[in-house]
Order: sequence, then C-alpha cells, then structure tokens
Amino acid sequence: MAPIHMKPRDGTIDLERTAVVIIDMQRDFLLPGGFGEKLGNDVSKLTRAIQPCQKVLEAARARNMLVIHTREGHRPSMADVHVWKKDKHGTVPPAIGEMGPMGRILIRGEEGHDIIEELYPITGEPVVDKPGKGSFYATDLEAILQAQNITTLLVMGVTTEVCVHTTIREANDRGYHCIAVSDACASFFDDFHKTALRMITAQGGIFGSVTDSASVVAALQ
Ligand code: C5J
Repeated sequence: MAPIHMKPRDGTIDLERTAVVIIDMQRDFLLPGGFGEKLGNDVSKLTRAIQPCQKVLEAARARNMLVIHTREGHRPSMADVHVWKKDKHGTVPPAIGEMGPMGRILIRGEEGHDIIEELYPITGEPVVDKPGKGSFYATDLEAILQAQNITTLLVMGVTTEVCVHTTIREANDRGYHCIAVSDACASFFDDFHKTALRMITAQGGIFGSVTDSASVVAALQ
C-alpha cells in the first residue's frame, strides 16, 4: 500500500491493484490538422499534459503496473458513427472520416488516430479502441480490469471534461476508485478543466479523487 496525497482526502493505493489509464492522447487531439483543431480548438492547450503524463508513465512502468491506453475512433466504413456524432457540429463541417494531413480523421488505422510518440504504448500495454467518449462503452476495458484484479484507476489524458470525465463516471459506477491526475489531464477550455476536476471531488468525492503527477510519482517511489 502506498500513501498518496489526494483531494478530498489523502489515502493509500494498492499498487498491485491499481492501473494507469491514459485517455486519448492521440495525434488527432494533440497535433495540428486533427479532430481537435478541426473543431476550432487551440490544440496547444492540450500539450501541457504530455510531460506530467510521461512522468507518471515512467514511474508506473518502473513499478510494472498495468498501463492502459485508449483511443477514440471509428471503423473505416464509419458504420459505428451514430447520426448525432456525425452531424452535431453544426457551424463547422463534421470532421470524422474527412481526409486531413494525418489521414482520415478519427478513423482507426490512420496516423492521426494513433497515440503521440511521447506516450507511445510499449509491448504488453493494452490499447482500448473506443467509439464513444467513455472508455467502457463498446470496449473490453472492464474485462481487462477484472482479469487483472484492478480496483483503482489513475486516470489522465484528454479532454478533462469529455473523455476523461465520462470514463471516470462510468468507472465510478462500476465500483472503481478513480483518481484523476490533474496536471496530466487537459482541456481546450481552462474553465471546463478546473470545473471538471472540482466536480470529481465535490460532496466528499462523488466521482472519485484528484491528485497531481508529483504526488503520483512520490507514491510510486
Ligand atoms: C472529445 C475526448 N473531446 N477524447 N474527445 O471529443 O475528450
């Protein structure tokens, strides 16, 4: 058991039963020309999460902890893109499936769909491809966590209020203690990032806990 600083209260985590889950650190979100930018966002806002993610990843790998990467994306046929996801963007053209500088946007197998170099998975780290915002919907994430006897998730990635939050909510309902790593998450919107983190710890930790990368690294020493 390792003590760790967290909000709303400090506690301990069982490193044998804790997994690091890195949400959607894909070129399509973090690099120019991808989905994030196509929706009118400043992608440089997300890059601040890369270094904290790297620090946690390095510490987790040194401890032989389970590290899981997720990627949001769709089949090349786009048969799994529902109508709302295709058409909702209104004032900007729907971007999914369009050709961009990194291939078809948010399509599995394309360069942009893959994870950025800095956080690239190594052999043995599961990569969960998900069509939705949550990492449990239409994936085998829960089967992996159960098979590995995991009870606690250190969650980081992008974006804080969308895929990170949805995943934490899904996981919390399934009984996992989710600990969001604040500086290793990022949003295109500073206020959403802050508020999303506050929401997790509200009311005694309604969706889980929040820590930061330095606290995780200290706990994993
Ligand atoms: C979004 C995500 N924001 N990974 N996806 O559409 O958060």
